[in-house]
Amino acid sequence: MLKLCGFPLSNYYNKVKIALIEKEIPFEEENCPVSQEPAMLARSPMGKVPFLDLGNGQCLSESEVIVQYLDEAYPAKPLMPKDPLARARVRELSAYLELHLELAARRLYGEAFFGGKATEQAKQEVEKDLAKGVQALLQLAKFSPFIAGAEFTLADCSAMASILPVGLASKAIYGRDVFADHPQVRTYTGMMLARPSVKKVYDDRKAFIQSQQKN
Ligand SMILES: N[C@@H](CCC(=O)N[C@@H](CS)C(=O)NCC(=O)O)C(=O)O
Repeated sequence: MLKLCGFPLSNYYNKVKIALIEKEIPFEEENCPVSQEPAMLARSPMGKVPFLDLGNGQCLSESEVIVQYLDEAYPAKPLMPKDPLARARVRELSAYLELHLELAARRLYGEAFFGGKATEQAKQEVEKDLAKGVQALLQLAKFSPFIAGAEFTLADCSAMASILPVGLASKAIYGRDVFADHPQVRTYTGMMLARPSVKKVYDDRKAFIQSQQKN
């Protein structure tokens, strides 16, 4: 059986988990911390999570690669449109969400979530990058009701991995959620959090945090 490796605090782990649940693909979870140990690097060459253990001695890393593989290898419940341009639009949204929002905001996570300290220069640079990223997202996103249009797609899995942490990190560092002035984003995330797949993933995340606090 497929094994999703990582931990439920990881937004990219949760992205793949939402896709697996939406596609009704049976899978197990392996709690696997990030590490640079040779055994980990043999399974995930950058030592990052998530990765997918295919159960045949092979692993696949990088969340976007994993979800695209799942959609091709398990076509019964597709999460990509058929039309080539519509497919490209889904990938375009995922790229913008991850490169121009999540990756930009990641420089703030140390201070926002883990008691670290970001430099003033980093904060100023990220603020500019996020302003551009938010503008770009709003230009591309449909929110009708899903991010790429009428159907739930892989871009919605990416969106849930990006919008929430970016919003939380910007609120923590700048005192203002970068999506605060855009109620369509809040309506969208509210709808998504009520969706059974997403709710399950966030309930598991909460349970994981509580279990860590007990230890
Ligand atoms: N581009 C990667 C990003 C994965 C990623 O950065 N995962 C974080 C946890 S959320 C991680 O493994 N961090 C440890 C590290 O960067 O060494 C993907 O989409 O899978």
